[in-house]
Amino acid sequence: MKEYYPGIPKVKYEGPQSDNPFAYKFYNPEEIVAGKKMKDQLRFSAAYWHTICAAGADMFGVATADKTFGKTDPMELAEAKAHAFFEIIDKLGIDYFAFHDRDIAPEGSNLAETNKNLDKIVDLFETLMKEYKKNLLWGTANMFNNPRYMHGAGTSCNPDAFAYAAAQAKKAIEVTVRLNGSGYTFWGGREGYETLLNTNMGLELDNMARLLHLATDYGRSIGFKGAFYIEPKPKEPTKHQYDFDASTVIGFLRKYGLNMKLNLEANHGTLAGHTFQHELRVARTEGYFGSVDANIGDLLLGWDTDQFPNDVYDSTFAMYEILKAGGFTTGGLNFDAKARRASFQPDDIFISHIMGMDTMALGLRMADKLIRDGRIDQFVEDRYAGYKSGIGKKIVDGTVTIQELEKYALEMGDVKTNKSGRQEYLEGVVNQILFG
Ligand code: XUL
Ligand code: CO
Repeated sequence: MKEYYPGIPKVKYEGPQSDNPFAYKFYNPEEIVAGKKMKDQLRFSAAYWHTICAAGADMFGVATADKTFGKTDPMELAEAKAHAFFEIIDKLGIDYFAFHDRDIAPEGSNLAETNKNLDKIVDLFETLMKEYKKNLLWGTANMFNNPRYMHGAGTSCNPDAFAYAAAQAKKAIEVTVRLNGSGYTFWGGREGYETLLNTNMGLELDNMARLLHLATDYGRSIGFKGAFYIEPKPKEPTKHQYDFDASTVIGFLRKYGLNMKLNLEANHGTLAGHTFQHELRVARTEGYFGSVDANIGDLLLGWDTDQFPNDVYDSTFAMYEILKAGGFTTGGLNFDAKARRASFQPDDIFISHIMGMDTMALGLRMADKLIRDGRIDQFVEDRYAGYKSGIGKKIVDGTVTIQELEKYALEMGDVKTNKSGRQEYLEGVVNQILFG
């Protein structure tokens, strides 16, 4: 079999003292952390679109990396990419992957031809997945790249675009079922608006829900047992995306009675003005935690830079929320991340994943330590202890009237029982856990 990345070994755990760039320093797949093997806690996934498609092109310049493998025919190129991709994830010891329909196979001259191209590559995926023992974390449909979606897909003003999107989602769900995906994601790339001057927001939102109902009902009818996810993002490419953030999406799902979970991406959270931990906390508090697109954004740039996660504070708080949510079931940590444009060498694909995986592994180790240490959780517990007895318990139980509360306040005269929030003490505890 042709080797696409000769000279790159199978990446193994060598520990924090290793200076081998092709070894894990903190990710030890078989080691038990927080009651499970690290590989089962972290459920790493590689994103097909970045790992084997993105070649460094940006708004200001062309590709810097060569991911063509000497192929010019689109179907031959698609096949070469599939082989190369599975070699990459095998060498990295990544068990899962995610893809858009259009990442893996080129469009034909009409939808029927496009579907045929897709089926052909999916056949190859089936073989490669068996051969390499890899699993599909989630599939999705790219309903934002082609000009037909210039006004949106489910939210387009044009019902022809809505119909095309429905057909595309139907096919992508079928393919996901065929590849035994544990999830299917909707990211509304152009489900938003550029100006309210030309937008019927009410109809667009209703239609988006209609598309999601049609697609998810269809998925269940053909036996899809996995999770349907929505991936929030506040802007980019559109000025305003309807799937703004976790809270907005949860409100939308509840309004329209949609049974879906969230796929939360760190960089999308910060674009919305939140920490990633905030987004995860909202999802877990509301019972919508599903999966994660692991990356990080550059806060000074303010756009979706999709960098590999490198910040251990950030990964610690993310893994803390994930452990508190009970860990992953259908979901995982999908690296929706790409090496920087100047990191263009083929081995950078490996080095960037290794760094990102070690960052998330460190986060898991630190989050587990934080939970076992117990001081943070205990502090929060104590801070709200007033609601366990007396007037506090009556408030929580809903057994108090507003008149009773008034009487209580009048007798009290003023609030004299406040205690310090101790933010700096808690921040010190985190530092001690991380570096002590
Ligand atoms: C775009 C993004 C997408 C989704 C899948 O910002 O995150 O790649 O993850 O469509
Ligand atoms: Co994403």
